[in-house]
Amino acid sequence: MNIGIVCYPTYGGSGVVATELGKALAERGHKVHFITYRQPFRLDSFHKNLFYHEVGSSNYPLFEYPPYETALAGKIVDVARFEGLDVVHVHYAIPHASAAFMAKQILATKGFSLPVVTTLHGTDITLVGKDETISPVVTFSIEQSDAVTTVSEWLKQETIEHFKVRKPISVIPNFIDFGRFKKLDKAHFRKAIAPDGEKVLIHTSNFRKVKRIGDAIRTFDIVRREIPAKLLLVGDGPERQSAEKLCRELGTCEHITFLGKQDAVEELLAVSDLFLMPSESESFGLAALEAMACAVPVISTNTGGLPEINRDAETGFTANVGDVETMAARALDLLRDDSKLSGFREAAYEQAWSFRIENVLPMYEAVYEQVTADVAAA
Ligand code: GMT
Repeated sequence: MNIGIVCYPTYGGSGVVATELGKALAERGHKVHFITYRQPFRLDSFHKNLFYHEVGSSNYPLFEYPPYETALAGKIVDVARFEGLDVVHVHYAIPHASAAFMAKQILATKGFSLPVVTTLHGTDITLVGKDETISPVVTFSIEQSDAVTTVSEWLKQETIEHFKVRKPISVIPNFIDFGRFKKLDKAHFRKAIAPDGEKVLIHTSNFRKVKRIGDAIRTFDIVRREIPAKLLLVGDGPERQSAEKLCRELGTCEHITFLGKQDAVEELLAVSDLFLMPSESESFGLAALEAMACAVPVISTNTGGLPEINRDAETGFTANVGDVETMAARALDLLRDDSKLSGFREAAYEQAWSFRIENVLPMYEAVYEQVTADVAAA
């Protein structure tokens, strides 16, 4: 098939999922056209079936806010017509689903049909999409999509309840490419990070408020007062400054390394003992699943779709949002008992294995086939 993928190209769950999906589809022989404003950061190597179409923006002085949605709709029309797209798959509803709807309408006036598949990822529903001014557009574009998927059962329920969507929604979970995420032997690297055999905790995110980086630091601070430990903070974003300030206030900076944005996150996970995800809200928690694929158990909150990934007392532990004492106590339970930790490592890996890309990709292919058949029959 000839598939258009619209996504955010930046560090962030939905862009990562969209890019990895596109790469895997290309491997299976589909032609995949990424349509976005910058080359997706994980689209880093050549493949004969992968194409990138940049959405330009107009700097006309009248525009305080350059009309990205219009430019995107126009680009989708262009790529659909001249590359012969069979389907366009948009990741993150805002503004991708409404731009795709507009493109579809424009194409229809020219005698072309373009089925639209929308995948909802999280904050497009739980946070940004709930904004009163945006919400009618989100509801409309979900209803108008030819197929809608969510990354967790929880997000599906949230979408139905909040947006009163009547359209059927399929749950297609996020996935892991085990060609990339695997147990790596990085003993020398671990020695550099934890020279005296300290336990290594890790958190990776885009450092937005919803991630509660402060709770990761507070949890770690309780842990390292009990046992020698180090914390790796991977990523960057608006909360970085306040996170650094908190380290100073707690006097724990020498035990924490801010690594900034890193591409080879699997190498950092390979030297880690526990992953911290104290998020306020998380529709899926892809970063936690990536850790589990590297056999790193997860201490997370029990919010949103996280319990669908992180099984309490099995692949890690879950606690209420903000309950850093419980998160630290559970972390210490594991870090003090090597044999327990190794059982949890195994369970985390097994759980991640059930989300391997080979299981999930056919679900998307089935959706593409269904919508193209439906549109052709209409
Ligand atoms: O919050 C982020 O990390 C970014 C956001 C996005 O859409 O770019 O992530 C959401 O989508 C990810 C991929 O499906 C999920 O793993 C994250 O749980 C989800 N984030 C939230 O729900 C806060």
